[in-house]
Amino acid sequence: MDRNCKSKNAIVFGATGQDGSYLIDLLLAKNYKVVGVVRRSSTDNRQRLSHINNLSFKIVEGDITDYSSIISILSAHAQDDTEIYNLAAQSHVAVSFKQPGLTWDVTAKGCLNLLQAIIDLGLHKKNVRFYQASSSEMFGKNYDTINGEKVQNENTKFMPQSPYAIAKCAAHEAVRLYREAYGVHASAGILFNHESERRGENFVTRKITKWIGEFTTWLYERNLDPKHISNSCKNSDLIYVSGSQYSFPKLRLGNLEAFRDWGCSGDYVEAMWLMLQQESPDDYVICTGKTHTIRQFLDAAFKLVGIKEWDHLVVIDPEFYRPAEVEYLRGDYSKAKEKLGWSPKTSFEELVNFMISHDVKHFPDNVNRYE
Ligand code: NDP
Ligand code: GDR
Repeated sequence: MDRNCKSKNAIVFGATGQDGSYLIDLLLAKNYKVVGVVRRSSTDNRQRLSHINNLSFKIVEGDITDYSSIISILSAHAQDDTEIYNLAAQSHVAVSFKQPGLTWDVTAKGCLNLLQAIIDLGLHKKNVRFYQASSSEMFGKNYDTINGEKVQNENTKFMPQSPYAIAKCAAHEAVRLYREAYGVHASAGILFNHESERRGENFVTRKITKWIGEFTTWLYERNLDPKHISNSCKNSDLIYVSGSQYSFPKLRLGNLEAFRDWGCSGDYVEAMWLMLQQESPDDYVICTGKTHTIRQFLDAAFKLVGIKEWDHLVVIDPEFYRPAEVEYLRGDYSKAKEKLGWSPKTSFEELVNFMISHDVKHFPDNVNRYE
């Protein structure tokens, strides 16, 4: 029977994150009943879910570092054929260098807790399916050269470069082990960077588009033109506009030379869902196959608001350099294309345009964003 018609229940851990919110939108559109697991917080962490007004969606509180909390959630909500998506993580690479223990507990042990709970409750015998959010960060320093091109695919060896990546490797290996040892229908998506207007504001793409949005609003509200930015601000942390007393803090960034394979979150959650519709569990690389530097992202984003030179608007701040960097990521999604029929829909240019269109409220008059 078509699983699509049969199984309509999902539990999403990490529901409040970028991907959690996109995945829940997708599942609800497919008429699933969805339970979103949200950790208790003293401040509002449900903003990315606030647009959802659907009786098929229920929020429950829980934390993946707490095995008993997982047991009670799965006991109450997992039925035959339920799909369990683990998107919960301490997902910021730079933060993982400062909080390695916490990153391990959430990002590695949390996944193990979920897999073990599936076994302890016998859910693997009820055709429950499990998705793990693995990451291109696991490749770290490594790539293969295929037909003269530097890429990473499912056969590329992991060489993690951060506590986050080490934790993701451990979780990834746990998925493989529980699949092989206990027959859990557990799949891992090795996803390359993916972004959207819901991206956390301390990841580099959103940090850039959000800053451009605030800067253009500042110019607009004071009737200032970016062409009049004073050259004298080159060695300052502030931007000055000639003939005005106003100043604005520059955009502070770290390494601009790293390459990332950036795709769109909305496209990638579709791949997660497709993995759990397969008869057999497996691991898949999900990416665009194109790579750009942070500098190229800056070029594309500033161009959309009519700014061609941006060096004098950005400060390179050692604070945002990492103790170890992943210099080059470019994926090869051939397996996902062949087995899942999945391909990315959004190009790099469309992604930048989409994020800038969301974050910029006041485009300078003379800008043609679509030229
Ligand atoms: P986010 O950081 O936006 O979301 C992470 C989610 O995990 C949030 O809902 C967060 O809750 C939740 N969370 C954190 N700690 C716990 C905990 N102890 N118990 C329960 N929930 C917890 O990440 P993304 O949506 O961008 O990514 C989703 C997953 O995919 C993550 O596992 C990430 O590592 C992985 N990934 C992401 C990629 C990307 O480019 N976006 C690429 C490859 C992998 P809260 O809102 O309360 O903080
Ligand atoms: P990444 O994403 O580490 O690839 O992990 P991030 O956007 O944080 O960094 C991308 C690259 O930009 C450089 N960079 C900066 N990064 C941040 N955050 N802030 C800065 O100011 C800055 N300046 C330069 C970084 O050094 C890096 O090279 C993301 C996360 O979503 C992970 O959870 C996921 O697993 C991987 O993508 C795939």
